Amino acid sequence: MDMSEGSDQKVIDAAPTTHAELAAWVQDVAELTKPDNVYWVDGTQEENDRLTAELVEAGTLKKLTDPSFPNSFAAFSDPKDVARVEERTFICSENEKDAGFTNNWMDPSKMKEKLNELFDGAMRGRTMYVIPFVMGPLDAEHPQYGVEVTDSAYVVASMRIMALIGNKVLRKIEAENAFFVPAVHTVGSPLEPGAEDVAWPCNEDKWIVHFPEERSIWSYGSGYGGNALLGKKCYALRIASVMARDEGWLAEHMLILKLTNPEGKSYNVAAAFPSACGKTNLALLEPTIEGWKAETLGDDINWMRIGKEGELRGVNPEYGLFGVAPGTGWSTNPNAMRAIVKGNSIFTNVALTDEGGVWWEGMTDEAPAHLTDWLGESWTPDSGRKAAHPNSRFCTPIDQVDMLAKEYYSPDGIEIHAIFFGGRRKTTIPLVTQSRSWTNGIFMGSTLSSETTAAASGAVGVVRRDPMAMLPFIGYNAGDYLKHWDSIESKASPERLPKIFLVNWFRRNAEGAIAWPGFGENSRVLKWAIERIEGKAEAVETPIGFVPAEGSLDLTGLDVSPADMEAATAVNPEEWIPELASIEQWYAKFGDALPASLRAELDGLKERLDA
Ligand code: GTP
Ligand code: SPV
Ligand code: MN
Repeated sequence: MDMSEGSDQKVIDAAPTTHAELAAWVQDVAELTKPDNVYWVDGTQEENDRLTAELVEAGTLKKLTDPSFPNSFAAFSDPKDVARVEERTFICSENEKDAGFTNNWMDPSKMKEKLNELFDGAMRGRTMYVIPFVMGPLDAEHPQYGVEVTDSAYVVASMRIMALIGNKVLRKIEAENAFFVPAVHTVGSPLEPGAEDVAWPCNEDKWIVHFPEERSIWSYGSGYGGNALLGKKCYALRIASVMARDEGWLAEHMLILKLTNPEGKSYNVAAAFPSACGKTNLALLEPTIEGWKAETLGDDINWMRIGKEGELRGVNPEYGLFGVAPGTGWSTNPNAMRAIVKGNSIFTNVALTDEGGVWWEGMTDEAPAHLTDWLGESWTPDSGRKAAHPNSRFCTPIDQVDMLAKEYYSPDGIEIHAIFFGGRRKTTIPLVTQSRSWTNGIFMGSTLSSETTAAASGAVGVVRRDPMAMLPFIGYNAGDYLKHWDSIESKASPERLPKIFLVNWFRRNAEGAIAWPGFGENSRVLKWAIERIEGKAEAVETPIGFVPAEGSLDLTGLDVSPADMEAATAVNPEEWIPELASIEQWYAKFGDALPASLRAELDGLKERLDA
């Protein structure tokens, strides 16, 4: 390309890498997007200090001055750029059928034409940062590399918390001449010469695009986490789910938690809950039952491979927490709070205190008398509106979690003994149900339903089916995805196959309040599940699966009324009539892509409910 007009000569300077493909790709992207500079991120503390200082200067970040939040910053987004944009997210497989009905699809060559237009000159007036990163351990057998180029320094600073980035990774990519997932991000807001920048540049038009066969990602127009930190949802779920299908493993939207019982025996559980439905909270659980210990491995993503003995082994590919701030507090999630106040965090769309700290709903029982809300307005407890955005987030290094399990650092992960699927349902779904079999567990996962939350743009509180909490993240045909899950049974050792449970922390009582206290008390449910694995806890068979027998759920010292326990745990056939109809409608959407084994599960459930 002719560099003589427009863009700066610097973009064609030799790239500081011996990886020819990487150098060529970066050059191509620079020629298309026409940044003023290309900067290769080294990942050092000095670099981070410099970039965050520049972000403070630009007004994107505010440095927190309250010593309770050392070396931490607050960012405030454009009010229209606060969540993932599912309706603007595309899976551009060669064949439309391979994207399936759960994804938006466009022909890849048409999409590339569109992207070429959008990205042409999109970085004018800005610096293009090149971020080599790895998802998961750098010493894994097959490290999963990526390189994100972005024109957002906020993205660089956030990626530095969420993944291992910089020279350490680049040198390994070079030494192995490794494949990397190319991921291009722009906020889509070129700066004309002399123009004033805004604190949070973005574009009304947003495109979050994946090419699964190429394993590449293009993201345009948003600076928000899940749309812009491309190692996270775009790579570690959408692209990785395709890799996992092809290679016989699973890339899942799950927390990983290690539990040790009073006898000192450990079990590891993974749990898939939709966005803003309790993964981070369960991952940082403080058990309320005597003698049980919980340790964190991951709070959002779990890559599971089959180990040498046929066991399922989970790895958390992330280095940080990108947690929902509201509801994270000293009483509900003290482990998260302790990690947060160690500092080194970036908060987005929370409220600022007059002392230069941050606050959000639920952090403390009582709100401060005065705050600056996430929109920059003066706020008092009787303002009648939320101070923090409901999807405001803390971004904090995971190694600041005191209860981090040592196996977090193990390159081949940890054995998973139980899998939980769970959603946010006011009715119908009881506190805990054990599946009748692996395939029955896949049925539970495939029909998982939840009320929508603020984590994605659009209506909140609408019940939707969210298979394995992966609806917005399955990078291929959802029917094939369910088949893939079902096929794990034959690939793994039958004795080592995790047991599957369905949970619901959010069922309502007659007064409309959440019946189950949740949070640390969820340890009681985990204990029952582990005792089921051990063959100790009693269960009652119901049409939908096995539920705790009277007295088998440890309620020692728990202050919940019998009416609330009944509301939380009941299996009500009358609630299951509309539920079955809704599952029937959901399954109809799969057409002939629905595995026959799951159709048979639905038929079995109907028969048992009829009987
Ligand atoms: P993402 O990061 O979007 O994937 O969300 P997440 O699944 O990690 O959800 P998170 O743990 O951040 O919780 C989301 C919201 O649910 C917060 O407001 C929590 O306070 C609330 N929550 C989490 N666990 C429980 C629980 O056991 N009971 C109740 N009632 N609320 C909970
Ligand atoms: C989610 O929405 O599931 C999140 C936040 O974990 S984001 O990274 O934005 O996807
Ligand atoms: Mn998540």
